[in-house]
Amino acid sequence: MSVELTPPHELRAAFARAMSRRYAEEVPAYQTLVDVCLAINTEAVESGAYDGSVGSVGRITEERHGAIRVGSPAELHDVARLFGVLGMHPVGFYDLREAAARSVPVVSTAFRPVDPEDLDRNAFRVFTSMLVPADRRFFDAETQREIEARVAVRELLPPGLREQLNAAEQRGGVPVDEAEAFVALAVRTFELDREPLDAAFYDHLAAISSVAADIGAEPGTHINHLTPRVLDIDELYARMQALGITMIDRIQGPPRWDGPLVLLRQTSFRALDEVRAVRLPDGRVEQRPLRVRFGEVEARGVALTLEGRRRYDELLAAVDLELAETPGASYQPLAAPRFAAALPADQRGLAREGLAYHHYRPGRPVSDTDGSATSIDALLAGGNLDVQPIVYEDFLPKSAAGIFQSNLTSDGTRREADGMHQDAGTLAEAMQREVLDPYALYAAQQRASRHVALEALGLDPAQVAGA
Ligand code: OOG
Ligand code: NI
Repeated sequence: MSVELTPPHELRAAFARAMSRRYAEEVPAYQTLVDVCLAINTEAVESGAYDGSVGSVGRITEERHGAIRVGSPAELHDVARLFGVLGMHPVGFYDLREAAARSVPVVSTAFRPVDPEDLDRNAFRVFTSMLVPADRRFFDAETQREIEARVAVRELLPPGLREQLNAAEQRGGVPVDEAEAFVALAVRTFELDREPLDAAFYDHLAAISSVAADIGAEPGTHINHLTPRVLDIDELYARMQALGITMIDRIQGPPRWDGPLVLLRQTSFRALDEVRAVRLPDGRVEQRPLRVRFGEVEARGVALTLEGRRRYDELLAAVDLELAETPGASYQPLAAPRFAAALPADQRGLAREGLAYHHYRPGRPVSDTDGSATSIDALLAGGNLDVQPIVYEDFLPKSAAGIFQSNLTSDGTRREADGMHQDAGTLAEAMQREVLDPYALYAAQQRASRHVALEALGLDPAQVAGA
């Protein structure tokens, strides 16, 4: 007898929708954000301002990323198993301990679908950070021990979910008639716990880093934010402010400029006070406003190659330096002309310089007299190949650091000491699964589309330079 299994993308879509409903109940301004995004996206499509190049409207409107934080390798393993059943795989390694100016003692990866068709069905992703209590720049030995002891005895998964994960891994999926119950348990995993927090330990960790307190002094994990995707983030920023919602001082990532949107632009509004119960050292329970969560929104553009990324990072560093040296200067007007000077003004230009990843399509047929069929660059120049951007599906450490920091109530503390070395391998070992390289994923997708396009033009990919 065989049971019918739910396709992972359906589970993922159901999970993303249920999370979105739950988060709207917990953080009401989030619903305002989603409504404004939907209005802007609908207008962009109806007016023809959006050409469809960075994803279908259905995908963009449903798209969200979440952020969660866990306390140990074992907890990372648990969430990796849960996301695995939803068709989400760990991609990329981010060391926020290095990227952030303030105290952010975590390393991260992002769980997401990796196949292009799967991404288009539902692109839900979760930026997942793990606390590093062994890092002496932040934690002394006693604090490390205390965090590890508390994290070791807590259980992130609600009762029943571990058994469901075991069964799903064994059967290769979740039976259709169990999908709803599975999704409900998955959502519960990321709800805010209501048990009183230990005030003394919370304050001890908060003095080191609010992020550490949010992880190590909580009884479980919770979604920190849920981020919709918008087609015009400048318009979104203006409309949210007009609605009286105070946004952080700017949009992070590349500026708005005349050329194509590269990578990712993000902005957010400040964490809202949420009343939480805390237990004082004398045993009394008191209500306290805590600021840990907030609203974020993003616009996604074309994925950059390593070379493109190097150029982008250099540009950003130069702009930052100039900003620091120029009193009264602001990011957008300063950065926009620098980007225009340093990057090609259209997708074809980005493709020809090898700066971004594209989906290739056959263009004008190749004629015998063309003489252009020898390289990808010549075929692009001759209009024999057309390109569509491959959407950037990942995150930016600098923006992520900015998002973490906009969320902190103080600088926290960091000493000079040896940091605990962490890399993609450390996370892979904890999760018992490979951390995928985002560049390799984009490159494989580009290569496959080039081969199909070349064959459609009657060319042998093996004979075309750069294919
Ligand atoms: C995650 C911050 C990173 C982003 O969009 O870059 C992030 C967090 O605050 O836990 O979500
Ligand atoms: Ni985020």
